[in-house]
Amino acid sequence: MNADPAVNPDPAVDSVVDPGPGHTPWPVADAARYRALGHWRGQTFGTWLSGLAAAYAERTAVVGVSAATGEQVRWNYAELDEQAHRLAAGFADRGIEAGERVLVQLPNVAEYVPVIFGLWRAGALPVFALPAHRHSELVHFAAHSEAAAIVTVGSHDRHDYAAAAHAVAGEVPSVRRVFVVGSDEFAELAAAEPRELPDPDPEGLAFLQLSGGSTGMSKLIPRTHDDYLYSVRESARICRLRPDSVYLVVLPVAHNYPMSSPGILGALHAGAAVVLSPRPDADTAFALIEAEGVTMCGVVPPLAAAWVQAAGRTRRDLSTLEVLLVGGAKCGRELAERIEPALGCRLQQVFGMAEGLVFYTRLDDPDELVLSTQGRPISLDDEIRVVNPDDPDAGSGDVVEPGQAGALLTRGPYTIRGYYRAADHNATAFTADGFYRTGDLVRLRPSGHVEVVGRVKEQINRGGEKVAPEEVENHLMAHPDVLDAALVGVADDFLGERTCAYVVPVDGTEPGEAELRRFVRERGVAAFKVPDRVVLTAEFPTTGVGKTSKRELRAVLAAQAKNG
Ligand code: OOB
Repeated sequence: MNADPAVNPDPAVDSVVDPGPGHTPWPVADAARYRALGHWRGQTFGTWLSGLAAAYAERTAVVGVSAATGEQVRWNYAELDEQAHRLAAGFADRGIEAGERVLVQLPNVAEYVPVIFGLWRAGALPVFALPAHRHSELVHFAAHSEAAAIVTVGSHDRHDYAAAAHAVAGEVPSVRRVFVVGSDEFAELAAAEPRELPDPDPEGLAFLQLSGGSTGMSKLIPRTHDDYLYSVRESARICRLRPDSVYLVVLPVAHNYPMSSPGILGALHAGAAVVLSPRPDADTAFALIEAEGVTMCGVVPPLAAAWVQAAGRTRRDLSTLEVLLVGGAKCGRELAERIEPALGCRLQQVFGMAEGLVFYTRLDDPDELVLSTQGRPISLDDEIRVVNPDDPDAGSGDVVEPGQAGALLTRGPYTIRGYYRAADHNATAFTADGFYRTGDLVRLRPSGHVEVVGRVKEQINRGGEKVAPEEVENHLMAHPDVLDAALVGVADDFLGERTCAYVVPVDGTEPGEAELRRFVRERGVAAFKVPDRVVLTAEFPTTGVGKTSKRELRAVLAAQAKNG
């Protein structure tokens, strides 16, 4: 079992042995250039919010359901700013120190926005978990970041988040506190007397995002105030947000896409209103679009398809909607063509990654480019290389002929130079000259627009939710009846891809599909990682010469699945 050296049964262990630095700074010359160009402005999220509060005090900033009352609340910029000041003082009073990491697992509740600004003002680094994450993932994030605290809610959508956080705290020694938004104790924290706290270093780390993961568990992505705010300002400009725009969040708030593409922060940058939808379904979202006069929203392709269908039979007035962003996974041409007629708004494709780089189609791009490409980069200083896809070590010089498909590499003012405490992984995830290997297979048009045509990385994109095969295989192989397992993506009309686990059972056993899916779920993983299908097979195919690597095996099985 597990003879493949590429498969580490406990990926978290790597990072304990040689964690590497938390932050891989940009080389001095690049940093100086980004400052000189005005991309990095020496501003933190805290001072940025103060500026917004001064400019837009009475305008609506956040509309959403409160975790405390279950009622809808509406806060203007001055109120948001004051809450963030109080929360910062409250966190500091409870021992959260500048530079400490705080795991945040919040659903789409109004308090999310003041809480993250409160943490930022206290100098703490939020680590952004998704509501779908479960015990094994939360333990990994908390342990790897040595989180000092967890911020979460009580029971929500039939899941006890507070109990889950306490279970993590019981296992990860660094976690000293669990803060439950909506509890009386939290209300006290949030009522602290505001005071000025030292402003953190704008070029220092602001927070840790999660990578989709390809080899084992998700890596943590360290972002700085300066680099992220640059991408936020440019996203707001490119998406033409105005003070009277209303941006609807339907995806999980903490994901990089609804956070900053242009997302919550892009909307706030423009003095616009952010409306948080508790759920992404068309009934809920359309009601909010009508009630709040929503002008812009960002969705993943399966959701766009569901909304297109629902639009045909809704009685809701969607006429305020100007732009629907679609990204996170490839938006096929057919779907792209149906969006504008069905929803009466402009389609804007977005191709981004939590590591940094974001592409948008521009609102005045010709229709053909909007329908058939995933846009062009935010910045002229985003360096883009399309390199030989057959060589995993291809460097930034190994570029393919113009118009040929290749692996996308990038370097720039808001793309990280290294994952958090992941020295080993960084050695292969980045080129020697600092380009990030996105793992995406793209074709570049002369206009600079990019078409995503596939991927070279070991990752399954399940309708925008990313699954690392190795992580799921490791869970499967922990089952006593499983000798070996390989997870592959199979084409799916709705999600783009679904997961299928091929499992070789231990001789004489026959674990059932339901049993194996339950087993994986009970190991404490997000529901989207539980294999959609499990297929038992007596043995795995070999390529003739010796043992097949997991990578080759997945490719063979994926091809088999495709051919029926
Ligand atoms: C977004 O971020 P992540 O970090 O969850 O995933 C990044 C990966 C990309 O490397 C690519 O493989 C895939 O998701 N992806 C797309 C895509 N947008 C993302 N693949 C094809 N077409 C697209 N339009 O998913 C994300 C972050 C910011 C904005 C938007 C999406």
